[in-house]
Amino acid sequence: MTYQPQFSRADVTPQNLFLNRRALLAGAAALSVAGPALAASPYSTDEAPNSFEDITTYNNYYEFGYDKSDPAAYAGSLKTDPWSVVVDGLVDNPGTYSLADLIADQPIEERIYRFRCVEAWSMIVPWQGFQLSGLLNKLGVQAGAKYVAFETVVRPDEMPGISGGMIDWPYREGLRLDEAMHPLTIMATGLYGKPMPNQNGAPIRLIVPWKYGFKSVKSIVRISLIAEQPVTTWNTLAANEYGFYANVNPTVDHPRWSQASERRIGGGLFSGRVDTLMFNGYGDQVASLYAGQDLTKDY
Ligand SMILES: Nc1nc2c(c(=O)[nH]1)N[C@H]1C(S)=C(S)[C@@H](COP(=O)(O)O)O[C@H]1N2
Ligand SMILES: [Mo]
Repeated sequence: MTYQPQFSRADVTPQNLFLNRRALLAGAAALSVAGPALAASPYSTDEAPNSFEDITTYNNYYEFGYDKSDPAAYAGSLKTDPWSVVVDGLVDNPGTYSLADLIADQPIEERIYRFRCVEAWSMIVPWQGFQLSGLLNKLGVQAGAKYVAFETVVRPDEMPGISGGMIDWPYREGLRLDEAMHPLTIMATGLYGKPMPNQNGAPIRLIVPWKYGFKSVKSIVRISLIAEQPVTTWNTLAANEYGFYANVNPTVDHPRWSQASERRIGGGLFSGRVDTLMFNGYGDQVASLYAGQDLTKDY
Protein backbone atom coordinates (compact mmCIF):
# COMPACT_ATOMS: atom_id res chain seq x y z
CA MET A 1 0.00 0.00 0.00
CA THR A 2 1.39 3.33 -0.92
CA TYR A 3 0.56 6.18 1.39
CA GLN A 4 1.67 9.49 0.01
CA PRO A 5 2.25 12.68 1.89
CA GLN A 6 0.34 15.62 0.57
CA PHE A 7 2.03 18.81 -0.49
CA SER A 8 -0.52 21.34 -1.71
CA ARG A 9 -1.07 24.38 0.46
CA ALA A 10 -4.07 25.18 2.58
CA ASP A 11 -6.45 27.56 0.88
CA VAL A 12 -9.66 26.95 2.77
CA THR A 13 -10.26 26.93 6.49
CA PRO A 14 -13.00 24.52 7.47
CA GLN A 15 -15.78 25.92 9.49
CA ASN A 16 -15.87 24.38 12.89
CA LEU A 17 -19.61 24.38 13.11
CA PHE A 18 -21.56 22.15 15.33
CA LEU A 19 -24.83 21.78 17.14
CA ASN A 20 -26.36 24.78 15.47
CA ARG A 21 -29.54 25.56 13.69
CA ARG A 22 -28.04 25.83 10.22
CA ALA A 23 -27.05 22.19 10.42
CA LEU A 24 -30.69 21.24 10.71
CA LEU A 25 -31.56 23.31 7.67
CA ALA A 26 -28.67 21.93 5.63
CA GLY A 27 -29.68 18.38 6.46
CA ALA A 28 -33.27 18.98 5.50
CA ALA A 29 -32.25 20.56 2.21
CA ALA A 30 -29.92 17.70 1.30
CA LEU A 31 -32.61 15.14 1.94
CA SER A 32 -35.36 16.85 0.07
CA VAL A 33 -33.54 16.20 -3.19
CA ALA A 34 -31.96 12.89 -2.32
CA GLY A 35 -34.50 10.58 -0.83
CA PRO A 36 -36.98 9.84 1.90
CA ALA A 37 -37.38 12.46 4.57
CA LEU A 38 -35.24 11.61 7.57
CA ALA A 39 -34.86 13.54 10.76
CA ALA A 40 -31.98 15.98 10.44
CA SER A 41 -29.54 15.84 13.31
CA PRO A 42 -28.03 18.57 15.45
CA TYR A 43 -24.87 16.45 15.32
CA SER A 44 -24.42 17.28 11.64
CA THR A 45 -21.96 19.82 10.35
CA ASP A 46 -23.34 22.46 8.03
CA GLU A 47 -20.29 22.29 5.77
CA ALA A 48 -21.22 21.49 2.18
CA PRO A 49 -21.13 17.74 1.51
CA ASN A 50 -18.88 16.31 -1.14
CA SER A 51 -20.64 15.13 -4.26
CA PHE A 52 -22.09 11.62 -4.47
CA GLU A 53 -19.51 10.98 -7.16
CA ASP A 54 -16.58 12.03 -4.96
CA ILE A 55 -17.81 9.86 -2.10
CA THR A 56 -18.41 6.78 -4.24
CA THR A 57 -15.41 6.84 -6.59
CA TYR A 58 -12.50 7.65 -4.24
CA ASN A 59 -12.51 4.87 -1.68
CA ASN A 60 -10.45 2.64 0.55
CA TYR A 61 -11.79 -0.90 0.62
CA TYR A 62 -8.81 -3.20 0.24
CA GLU A 63 -10.93 -6.32 -0.17
CA PHE A 64 -11.53 -4.93 -3.67
CA GLY A 65 -8.00 -3.70 -4.37
CA TYR A 66 -5.54 -1.06 -3.21
CA ASP A 67 -6.28 1.73 -5.69
CA LYS A 68 -8.79 4.41 -4.79
CA SER A 69 -10.76 3.53 -7.94
CA ASP A 70 -10.83 -0.24 -7.31
CA PRO A 71 -13.82 -0.35 -4.94
CA ALA A 72 -16.04 1.53 -7.38
CA ALA A 73 -14.86 -0.73 -10.19
CA TYR A 74 -15.18 -4.09 -8.43
CA ALA A 75 -17.50 -3.86 -5.42
CA GLY A 76 -20.59 -4.36 -7.55
CA SER A 77 -20.03 -8.10 -7.27
CA LEU A 78 -20.64 -8.12 -3.50
CA LYS A 79 -24.04 -9.64 -2.69
CA THR A 80 -25.51 -7.70 0.20
CA ASP A 81 -28.95 -9.31 0.32
CA PRO A 82 -29.54 -11.50 2.23
CA TRP A 83 -27.19 -10.30 4.96
CA SER A 84 -26.77 -11.53 8.48
CA VAL A 85 -24.73 -10.35 11.43
CA VAL A 86 -23.41 -12.54 14.24
CA VAL A 87 -23.63 -10.97 17.69
CA ASP A 88 -21.62 -12.71 20.36
CA GLY A 89 -19.61 -12.33 23.53
CA LEU A 90 -20.73 -10.55 26.68
CA VAL A 91 -24.23 -9.74 25.54
CA ASP A 92 -27.72 -10.72 26.76
CA ASN A 93 -29.11 -11.40 23.28
CA PRO A 94 -26.48 -13.14 21.19
CA GLY A 95 -27.36 -14.74 17.90
CA THR A 96 -27.26 -14.57 14.15
CA TYR A 97 -29.56 -11.75 13.10
CA SER A 98 -30.83 -10.90 9.67
CA LEU A 99 -29.92 -7.31 8.93
CA ALA A 100 -33.61 -6.39 8.92
CA ASP A 101 -34.14 -7.88 12.38
CA LEU A 102 -30.97 -6.36 13.74
CA ILE A 103 -31.87 -2.79 12.81
CA ALA A 104 -35.67 -2.97 12.74
CA ASP A 105 -36.28 -0.71 15.72
CA GLN A 106 -33.37 1.68 15.26
CA PRO A 107 -34.33 5.23 14.22
CA ILE A 108 -32.50 6.13 11.00
CA GLU A 109 -31.37 9.72 10.69
CA GLU A 110 -29.03 11.72 8.54
CA ARG A 111 -25.61 12.66 9.94
CA ILE A 112 -23.46 14.98 7.86
CA TYR A 113 -19.97 14.30 9.19
CA ARG A 114 -16.43 15.24 8.42
CA PHE A 115 -14.51 12.11 7.40
CA ARG A 116 -10.74 12.17 7.73
CA CYS A 117 -8.49 9.37 6.47
CA VAL A 118 -5.13 8.76 8.14
CA GLU A 119 -3.61 9.34 4.68
CA ALA A 120 -4.47 13.04 5.11
CA TRP A 121 -7.43 13.41 2.78
CA SER A 122 -10.96 14.21 3.85
CA MET A 123 -14.53 14.59 2.72
CA ILE A 124 -17.88 15.73 4.08
CA VAL A 125 -20.38 12.88 3.86
CA PRO A 126 -24.15 12.87 4.42
CA TRP A 127 -24.56 9.43 5.96
CA GLN A 128 -27.76 7.92 7.13
CA GLY A 129 -27.73 5.55 10.02
CA PHE A 130 -28.50 5.06 13.68
CA GLN A 131 -26.58 5.36 16.91
CA LEU A 132 -24.63 2.25 17.79
CA SER A 133 -25.67 2.91 21.40
CA GLY A 134 -29.27 2.10 20.50
CA LEU A 135 -28.31 -1.25 19.05
CA LEU A 136 -26.02 -2.12 21.96
CA ASN A 137 -28.76 -1.25 24.43
CA LYS A 138 -31.15 -3.54 22.54
CA LEU A 139 -28.60 -6.35 22.52
CA GLY A 140 -27.93 -5.94 26.24
CA VAL A 141 -24.29 -5.29 27.07
CA GLN A 142 -23.23 -7.34 30.06
CA ALA A 143 -21.05 -6.21 32.93
CA GLY A 144 -17.50 -7.08 32.05
CA ALA A 145 -17.76 -5.99 28.42
CA LYS A 146 -15.22 -3.22 27.87
CA TYR A 147 -14.79 -3.21 24.08
CA VAL A 148 -16.79 -3.82 20.91
CA ALA A 149 -15.10 -5.67 18.05
CA PHE A 150 -16.29 -5.72 14.43
CA GLU A 151 -15.48 -7.89 11.42
CA THR A 152 -16.04 -7.37 7.71
CA VAL A 153 -17.38 -10.12 5.47
CA VAL A 154 -14.78 -12.29 3.70
CA ARG A 155 -15.91 -13.52 0.27
CA PRO A 156 -12.95 -14.28 -1.97
CA ASP A 157 -15.25 -15.04 -4.91
CA GLU A 158 -16.82 -11.59 -4.72
CA MET A 159 -13.82 -9.64 -3.43
CA PRO A 160 -10.88 -9.65 -5.85
CA GLY A 161 -8.54 -7.95 -3.38
CA ILE A 162 -8.76 -10.75 -0.81
CA SER A 163 -6.24 -13.02 -2.50
CA GLY A 164 -2.67 -11.94 -2.12
CA GLY A 165 -1.51 -8.99 -0.13
CA MET A 166 -0.50 -8.71 3.44
CA ILE A 167 -3.77 -8.38 5.32
CA ASP A 168 -4.97 -11.24 7.50
CA TRP A 169 -8.69 -11.15 6.67
CA PRO A 170 -11.25 -10.46 7.91
CA TYR A 171 -10.72 -6.73 8.27
CA ARG A 172 -11.12 -6.12 12.00
CA GLU A 173 -11.76 -3.01 14.01
CA GLY A 174 -12.92 -2.13 17.48
CA LEU A 175 -13.84 0.56 19.95
CA ARG A 176 -13.75 0.99 23.66
CA LEU A 177 -17.28 0.62 25.03
CA ASP A 178 -17.60 4.31 25.97
CA GLU A 179 -16.57 5.27 22.42
CA ALA A 180 -19.09 2.83 20.99
CA MET A 181 -21.84 4.28 23.17
CA HIS A 182 -21.07 7.89 22.23
CA PRO A 183 -23.96 9.53 20.34
CA LEU A 184 -21.67 10.53 17.45
CA THR A 185 -20.88 6.85 16.75
CA ILE A 186 -23.26 5.46 14.16
CA MET A 187 -23.92 2.36 12.16
CA ALA A 188 -24.46 3.73 8.66
CA THR A 189 -26.80 2.11 6.17
CA GLY A 190 -26.71 4.69 3.41
CA LEU A 191 -25.56 8.03 2.14
CA TYR A 192 -27.20 10.85 0.24
CA GLY A 193 -30.56 9.29 1.02
CA LYS A 194 -29.72 6.11 -0.92
CA PRO A 195 -28.87 2.64 0.34
CA MET A 196 -25.16 2.32 1.11
CA PRO A 197 -23.17 1.84 -2.10
CA ASN A 198 -21.11 -1.35 -2.00
CA GLN A 199 -17.84 0.54 -2.29
CA ASN A 200 -18.71 2.49 0.86
CA GLY A 201 -19.44 -0.62 2.92
CA ALA A 202 -22.90 -1.93 2.12
CA PRO A 203 -25.12 -2.90 3.67
CA ILE A 204 -23.97 -1.67 7.08
CA ARG A 205 -20.77 -0.10 8.39
CA LEU A 206 -19.40 1.77 11.34
CA ILE A 207 -18.77 5.53 11.28
CA VAL A 208 -16.73 7.16 14.06
CA PRO A 209 -16.21 10.73 12.86
CA TRP A 210 -13.54 11.84 15.34
CA LYS A 211 -11.24 8.95 14.42
CA TYR A 212 -9.19 8.23 11.33
CA GLY A 213 -11.22 6.52 8.63
CA PHE A 214 -9.66 3.10 9.05
CA LYS A 215 -11.62 2.65 12.28
CA SER A 216 -14.87 2.87 10.29
CA VAL A 217 -15.08 -0.78 9.27
CA LYS A 218 -17.27 -1.71 6.29
CA SER A 219 -19.76 -4.48 5.45
CA ILE A 220 -20.00 -5.76 9.01
CA VAL A 221 -20.92 -9.40 9.68
CA ARG A 222 -19.86 -9.76 13.31
CA ILE A 223 -20.19 -7.64 16.42
CA SER A 224 -18.57 -8.95 19.60
CA LEU A 225 -18.74 -7.56 23.12
CA ILE A 226 -15.48 -8.42 24.81
CA ALA A 227 -13.42 -7.73 27.91
CA GLU A 228 -10.03 -7.07 26.32
CA GLN A 229 -8.87 -4.64 23.66
CA PRO A 230 -9.44 -6.40 20.33
CA VAL A 231 -6.86 -7.16 17.69
CA THR A 232 -7.39 -4.72 14.82
CA THR A 233 -6.20 -4.80 11.23
CA TRP A 234 -4.06 -1.68 10.77
CA ASN A 235 -2.68 -1.79 14.29
CA THR A 236 -1.52 -5.34 13.59
CA LEU A 237 0.06 -4.33 10.27
CA ALA A 238 2.07 -1.44 11.74
CA ALA A 239 1.49 -0.63 15.41
CA ASN A 240 3.89 2.32 15.37
CA GLU A 241 1.91 3.95 12.54
CA TYR A 242 -1.70 3.06 13.38
CA GLY A 243 -2.77 3.09 17.00
CA PHE A 244 -5.83 1.44 18.43
CA TYR A 245 -7.35 4.82 19.32
CA ALA A 246 -6.61 6.54 16.01
CA ASN A 247 -8.19 9.78 17.14
CA VAL A 248 -7.68 12.51 14.54
CA ASN A 249 -4.89 14.60 16.04
CA PRO A 250 -3.01 17.31 14.15
CA THR A 251 -0.28 17.39 16.82
CA VAL A 252 0.70 13.72 16.52
CA ASP A 253 2.23 13.09 13.11
CA HIS A 254 2.23 9.79 11.33
CA PRO A 255 5.86 8.57 11.26
CA ARG A 256 5.92 9.15 7.50
CA TRP A 257 3.87 12.35 7.10
CA SER A 258 2.38 15.31 8.89
CA GLN A 259 -1.18 15.14 10.22
CA ALA A 260 -1.42 18.92 10.65
CA SER A 261 -3.47 19.44 7.52
CA GLU A 262 -5.50 17.48 5.03
CA ARG A 263 -6.53 17.55 1.39
CA ARG A 264 -10.26 18.07 1.02
CA ILE A 265 -11.33 15.88 -1.90
CA GLY A 266 -13.40 17.34 -4.68
CA GLY A 267 -13.56 20.25 -6.99
CA GLY A 268 -15.12 23.61 -6.52
CA LEU A 269 -15.33 26.05 -3.67
CA PHE A 270 -14.48 23.65 -0.86
CA SER A 271 -11.58 21.78 -2.42
CA GLY A 272 -8.00 22.25 -1.39
CA ARG A 273 -5.87 22.03 1.72
CA VAL A 274 -7.45 22.62 5.13
CA ASP A 275 -6.11 22.53 8.67
CA THR A 276 -6.79 19.30 10.51
CA LEU A 277 -8.81 19.82 13.67
CA MET A 278 -8.27 18.03 16.99
CA PHE A 279 -10.66 15.08 17.14
CA ASN A 280 -11.62 16.11 13.59
CA GLY A 281 -13.50 19.06 15.06
CA TYR A 282 -15.55 16.96 17.49
CA GLY A 283 -13.47 17.77 20.56
CA ASP A 284 -16.27 19.49 22.46
CA GLN A 285 -18.20 16.24 22.25
CA VAL A 286 -15.49 13.61 22.74
CA ALA A 287 -12.40 15.06 24.47
CA SER A 288 -13.75 14.04 27.88
CA LEU A 289 -13.57 10.38 26.83
CA TYR A 290 -9.77 10.68 26.94
CA ALA A 291 -9.32 12.72 30.10
CA GLY A 292 -6.12 11.62 31.78
CA GLN A 293 -4.77 9.78 28.75
CA ASP A 294 -1.53 10.81 27.04
CA LEU A 295 -2.61 11.02 23.40
CA THR A 296 0.98 10.93 22.20
CA LYS A 297 1.14 7.42 23.66
CA ASP A 298 -2.48 6.44 23.04
CA TYR A 299 -2.42 7.56 19.40
N1 LIG B 1 -13.48 -3.77 5.44
C1 LIG B 1 -12.81 -2.62 5.24
N2 LIG B 1 -13.23 -1.51 5.89
C2 LIG B 1 -12.56 -0.34 5.69
C3 LIG B 1 -11.43 -0.28 4.85
C4 LIG B 1 -11.03 -1.48 4.17
O1 LIG B 1 -10.05 -1.51 3.40
N3 LIG B 1 -11.75 -2.62 4.39
N4 LIG B 1 -10.73 0.90 4.68
C5 LIG B 1 -10.86 1.90 5.78
C6 LIG B 1 -10.26 3.17 5.45
S1 LIG B 1 -8.56 3.26 5.47
C7 LIG B 1 -11.01 4.28 5.18
S2 LIG B 1 -10.29 5.80 4.96
C8 LIG B 1 -12.48 4.17 5.05
C9 LIG B 1 -12.89 4.70 3.69
O2 LIG B 1 -14.29 4.79 3.62
P1 LIG B 1 -14.95 5.34 2.28
O3 LIG B 1 -14.41 4.56 1.13
O4 LIG B 1 -16.42 5.19 2.45
O5 LIG B 1 -14.53 6.80 2.17
O6 LIG B 1 -12.97 2.84 5.19
C10 LIG B 1 -12.32 2.08 6.20
N5 LIG B 1 -13.00 0.80 6.33
MO1 LIG C 1 -8.03 5.49 5.55
